[in-house]
Amino acid sequence: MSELRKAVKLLVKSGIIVDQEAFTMLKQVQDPLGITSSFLSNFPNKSSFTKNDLLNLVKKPIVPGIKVPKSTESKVTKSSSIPRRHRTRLSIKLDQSNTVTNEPDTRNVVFNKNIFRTKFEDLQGLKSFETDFKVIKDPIIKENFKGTIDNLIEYFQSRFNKLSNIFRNRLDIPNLVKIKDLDTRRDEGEVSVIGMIADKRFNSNGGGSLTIEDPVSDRMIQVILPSKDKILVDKCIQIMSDTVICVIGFLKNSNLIAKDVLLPDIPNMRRKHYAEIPAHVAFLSDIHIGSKNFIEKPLDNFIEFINGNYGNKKIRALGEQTKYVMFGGDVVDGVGIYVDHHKDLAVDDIKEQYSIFSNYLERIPEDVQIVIIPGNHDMVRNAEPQPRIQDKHASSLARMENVHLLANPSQVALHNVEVLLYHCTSIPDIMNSIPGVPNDKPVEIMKHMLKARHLAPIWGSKTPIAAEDEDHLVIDRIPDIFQGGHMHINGEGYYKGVQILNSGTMQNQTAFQKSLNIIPTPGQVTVTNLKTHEMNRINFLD
Ligand code: D5M
Ligand code: FE
Ligand code: ZN
Repeated sequence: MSELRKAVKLLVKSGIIVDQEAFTMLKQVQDPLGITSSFLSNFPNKSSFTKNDLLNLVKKPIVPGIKVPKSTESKVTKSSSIPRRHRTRLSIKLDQSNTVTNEPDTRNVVFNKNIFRTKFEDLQGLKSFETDFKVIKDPIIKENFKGTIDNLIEYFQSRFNKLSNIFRNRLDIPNLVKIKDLDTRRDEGEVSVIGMIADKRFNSNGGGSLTIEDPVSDRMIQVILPSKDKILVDKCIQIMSDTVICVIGFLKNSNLIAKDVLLPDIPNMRRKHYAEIPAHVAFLSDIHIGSKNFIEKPLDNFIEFINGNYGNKKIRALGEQTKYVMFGGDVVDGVGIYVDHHKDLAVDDIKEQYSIFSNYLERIPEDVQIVIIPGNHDMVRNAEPQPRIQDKHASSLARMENVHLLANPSQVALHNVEVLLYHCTSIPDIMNSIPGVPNDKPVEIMKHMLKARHLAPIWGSKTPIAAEDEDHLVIDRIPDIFQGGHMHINGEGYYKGVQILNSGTMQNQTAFQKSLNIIPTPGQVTVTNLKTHEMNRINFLD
């Protein structure tokens, strides 16, 4: 096993998220294993390994000739007054037979067969119909926000207020009391208290404690999780830091002894939206135009499909009825996203990448409505929510009338069926904070987002969050369909009636993914029937 492989393995086994830039630079240092070992011993509480960590550890940097980019100033200020978060680490299993090369690992790729669920009667001659497309949420992103401590406090207050409202509207919560009013309620028996998890600890005797805070009145309380209540302790181990929860319990010596802990969650009963006609929507993500690993054939096949020219009779009919296409971010590979990125690029000009992408979209019939949100490779700021891709970088896309460039995240309605689009950059952070979640099941992680009613609950890890005065990452409006991307692994599922899908990719495995044993599933596209919510999956690789 190479030194580099050992170094990455060491980090990943310790539950550390390895940043792509840091990975690229690690390839070029003389002693990668020494650097990662000293990182682990010097920073036992860190959950990610970044370019800056590496630069701080390399005394005489790097192999001669490598350019170290100037560090860009972070727009997000982290408050030192916020307590250090306890994080539970997950080890990701690495396949020892892999070595770090550019050869893609395509073990999964060929086995994915088509799954066809739309019924025969729904594919009878609905070739043209009026599309019904509305934008429900497309957060206006403030330019030039400063990211001061005050902003951060307002941001958390907004998160707390929005999620508290969800609890307040529930009927199953007894005797709701604010943390600041607990002092006066000493003998009142059972109380329910809403708070944001500032700290969690679990001890060797099986018990634990949470510190929850109310950022509006700036008060905290300690919640005791009794060791005899294994079910409750296990439930709390699964809850992410900075999630807003409701604790039901009773006061004892200024602590709250928990009987139950509730997440905002999705209600069991709710009205879902269905289209009146069997219009279909296709979900794609992570096209990565411009990357050497971008694979043209499945995207080309998809374009033929939507023109009714691909596959057997049934698939052709499905293509003709697919009038909406959602792109969940990373449509291009971008430029300068990580160190030495240009070495992985076939096209190193961002405008040209968007222009190539728009050439594909030009071949889609004009009545098909296309939504594009950005991801971490697109030419917008990294901090979430990410603003829509700007005309100046992608004029060719902006001029197309059927293309809707929206923010990440956004919510749209297709014949009243609501779709939440989010790139899911937060998935690796969540994966690393919840024990036992596998790294190839993005849908399982998206379920945790729905339970927490937040797209990126964990503050201060790898996912950059813009601490604006409103938290746009709260899932305040429950979607019918929740689309994500980023992991390059197609997945489908449901949580309490919400259809969840992760859209995979059109890019072969990269060296970075190979080092993490992430096996992508390129070329798979989910196509949902808006009348029935049935999901079809077509493999466009052939
Ligand atoms: O992300 C591409 C792939 O890399 C995808 O499979 C997720 C994985 N990835 C990205 N960042 C991380 C971190 N920080 N830890 C673990 N896995 C990660 P892309 O956005 O296309 O570069
Ligand atoms: Fe991607
Ligand atoms: Zn991504």
